Amino acid sequence: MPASSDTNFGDLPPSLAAERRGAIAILRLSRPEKRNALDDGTVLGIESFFTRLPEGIKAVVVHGQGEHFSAGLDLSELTERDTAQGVEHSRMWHRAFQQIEFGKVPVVAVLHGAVVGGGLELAAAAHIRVAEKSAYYALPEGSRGIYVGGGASVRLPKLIGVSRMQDMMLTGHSYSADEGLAIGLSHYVVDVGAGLAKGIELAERIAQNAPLTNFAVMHVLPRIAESDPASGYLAESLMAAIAQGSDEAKARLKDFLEKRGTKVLRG
Ligand code: 1HE
Repeated sequence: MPASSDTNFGDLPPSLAAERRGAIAILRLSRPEKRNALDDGTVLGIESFFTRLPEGIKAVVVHGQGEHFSAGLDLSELTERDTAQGVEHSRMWHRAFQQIEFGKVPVVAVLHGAVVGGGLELAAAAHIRVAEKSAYYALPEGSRGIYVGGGASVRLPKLIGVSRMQDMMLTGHSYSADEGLAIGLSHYVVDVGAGLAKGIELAERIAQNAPLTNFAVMHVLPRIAESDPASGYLAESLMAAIAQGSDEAKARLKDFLEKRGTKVLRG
């Protein structure tokens, strides 16, 4: 089998299923009987999946089986941990979700039903979020006597601000799919059942970009956004020069100038 059609995603736990469609990999949370609650095996499986993506995969879509994207942390495992183990557990989630945000390829999350607690943390690590109209977002940690541990304190304020996150955690305020679009939790809202097709369509578009551009958007842009402006402008100039100097950029620019390139379309 040629490397570009490699479908070996390694050993995944039964709570995860993966398939390949050309240059797109689809990862499905597959524990609907527990509302895709994220136990240790699942989180480690997510880390393994994103660390070992087969050759030729250019974008990933993550979605959930059943009525909900994810009910978050598997609460049945929580009672077993002491404080030191709790720190390690949170760090394990950080490692896994780091492989999404700063992994090899852009990730599109398709959301529906409950996107709560650790489920929202997982979604926040993706680069693009598509919400079906049934999606709702909440951080029930406050009511469970715990605190977010999967990176939400870092990622969510960038999307919705510290103040809205405080409200979600202190009062249990949940947001609907439409509200989530308005405040920046998602980029697209689609009808119930239309999320996966939309997610795949977007992933296929992403996969057509030059790999170096996708690398810059994933790894360079967020670092520049957090740096001081002078360093940011410098890093941007360097990245722009590296990208435009590549053979791929030259070929794409030539295509456009010789009327073979795509035009920018409205909408
Ligand atoms: C679970 C979990 C879970 C469901 N851990 N087992 N997350 C939460 O606080 C959300 C808790 N879950 C819920 O509020 C509801 O389950 C849902 C609104 C998501 C879905 O309701 P529903 O009526 O469709 O399902 P259900 O009847 O509540 O649950 C079905 C089964 O899934 C049931 O088990 P069963 O053996 O009795 O059938 C539930 O116990 C089980 N289940 N959610 C374990 N979360 C890194 S730190 C992150 C911190 C957090 O994520 S805190 C937020 C935790």
